[in-house]
Amino acid sequence: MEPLFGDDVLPRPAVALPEGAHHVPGFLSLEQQRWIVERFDEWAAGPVPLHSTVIGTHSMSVRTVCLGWHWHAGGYSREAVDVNGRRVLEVPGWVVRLGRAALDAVGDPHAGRYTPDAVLANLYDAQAHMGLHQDRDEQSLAPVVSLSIGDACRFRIGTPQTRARPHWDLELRSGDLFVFGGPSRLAFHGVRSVLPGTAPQGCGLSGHRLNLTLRMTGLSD
Ligand SMILES: O=C(O)CCC(=O)C(=O)O
Repeated sequence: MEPLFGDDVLPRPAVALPEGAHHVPGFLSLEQQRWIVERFDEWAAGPVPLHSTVIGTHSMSVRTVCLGWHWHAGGYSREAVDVNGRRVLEVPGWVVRLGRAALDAVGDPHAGRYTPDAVLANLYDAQAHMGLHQDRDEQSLAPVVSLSIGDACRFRIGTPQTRARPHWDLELRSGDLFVFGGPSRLAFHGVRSVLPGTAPQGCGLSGHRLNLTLRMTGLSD
């Protein structure tokens, strides 16, 4: 008989993070993860398809679809100027509610006013990664909320000043929440590798990792 209390009930060792960065393991239930994966499949069906963003001459290894505002090498626009020129889908109300619940979970006193107007949904295959970078195309310094589903990854966060040390390394697993706020809002961060075969059964995804980042751009039309 499969034990109900397997290794997965053991707490993961907590990594002490820099101020403003928060990791909440298991924030999303498996049912919520599956539901989000279904919504992601709808977003990826268009009007703007899943695509690899090109930065200079480099095509990113993750494939992305955006809501609200389309992110590209030049910043944000309403239309996917580097893909097919179509306007991206609106940010649905449930995403705003989820963003508020996420900030509430980390004790952010402004959670109730958080109104993300952009979502970047990134799909990683086993080889995909994301180099250390800052999320600085937004004019707002409101926190970035990050949700992970599917295969786990080795994630690194540093400081806003430099790509060099200090670094904090942790695993982001299916259902985990990560928040970049306060002094860590502009911290360098990246995904060093995906850990293939680690997606839990029932999360709606296998062989891939999905990450959603919810952002307030501070932009207006
Ligand atoms: O996939 C992740 O966990 C991080 C994604 C990220 O860094 C980004 O979208 O800027």
